[in-house]
Amino acid sequence: MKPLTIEQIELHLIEMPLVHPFETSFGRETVRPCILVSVASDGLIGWGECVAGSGPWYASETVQTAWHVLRDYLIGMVLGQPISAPQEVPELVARVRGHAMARAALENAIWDLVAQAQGVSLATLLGGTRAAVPVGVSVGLEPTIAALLAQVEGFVARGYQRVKLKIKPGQDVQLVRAVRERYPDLLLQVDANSAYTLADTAVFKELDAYQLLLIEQPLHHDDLVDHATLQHELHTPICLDESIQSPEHARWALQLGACRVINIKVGRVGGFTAAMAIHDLCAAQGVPVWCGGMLETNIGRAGNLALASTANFTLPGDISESVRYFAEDVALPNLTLNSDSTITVPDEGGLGVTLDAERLAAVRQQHLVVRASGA
Ligand code: OSB
Ligand code: MG
Repeated sequence: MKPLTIEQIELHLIEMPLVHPFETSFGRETVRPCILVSVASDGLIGWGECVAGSGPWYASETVQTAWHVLRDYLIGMVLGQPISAPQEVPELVARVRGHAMARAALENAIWDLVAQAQGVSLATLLGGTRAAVPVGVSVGLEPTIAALLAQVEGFVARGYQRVKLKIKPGQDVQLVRAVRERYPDLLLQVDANSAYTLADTAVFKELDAYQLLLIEQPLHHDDLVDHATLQHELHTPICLDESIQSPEHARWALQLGACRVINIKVGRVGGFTAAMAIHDLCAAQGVPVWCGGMLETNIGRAGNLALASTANFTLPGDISESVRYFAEDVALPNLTLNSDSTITVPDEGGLGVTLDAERLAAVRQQHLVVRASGA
């Protein structure tokens, strides 16, 4: 491919109200702020979504740290540089330690741009093999079990065949028991977002009786060793989310036996290049992966579908319909659930979704435009 030169980069900080509050062991959210990154070259515009949240709860990054690192460091490392393949972007920004979500947003916008320039879908550029991706829904903590069952009922009626329940100490086994009694055959899994320690091993041994697909990130967000200890005590596979921050973490986790499944979030690991490296490592070792979610707009969702179309994403992803979170998305078309609990992977050039200028203007809080010198 003839190299592209990035002529202009824009940051758009938007705030999207949630249709229903989303509560996890680390907090309750009613609004989703996020940064969209756009990169322009030769008349094309690529888009990436930064999944950092309002506060440093799930991860240490926030929308404001990501804005700072993008504006003051990352943009300058990429602007005006000739780029022949999106896999070159990690090398261009290699001086930046951490800040994976900021790095991912910029790299992923360039993946979209390169796919458009080549006239292929992002799924094709990533090596996707599936036209539609099995998906599930992540259900937050609710004030009562009745309210939780009502949420699950709505999603099952909508057609989701896999449900993930958020758990925390005091709201765990009884939630799983209630949902399992009502839905004996539902594909069910739980996510603790690091709320437990090895002292809670008995809780996980109890959960072993409920045919869960997996138990996601039960222990400390930065731990591999205690997870290995816990995994040896359980029949249910442990799936790591927060603990896997790079392909190296994935290799260490598998070597230690800290998990039997990995949740890949493109923002958490720093972009599609790292996400595919983890995919390939897991595929070589026979370890299934699935695509996590971060309450994305359709920009992030389209990217997640493209990623999850690759071969080793064999478990349903947290890639629900955008309407599960937002009344109106900033990018269209809305990606909708098929009757078999899959979502069709866009097959047009790049991401296959486009920004709605009016909606973007309506939800945008901050905007930055940076042009390459001489462009
Ligand atoms: O741990 O997977 C998680 C949302 C925000 C932060 C962390 C997580 C989540 C979810 C929601 O579970 C997944 C989604 O539907 O986007
Ligand atoms: Mg998780």
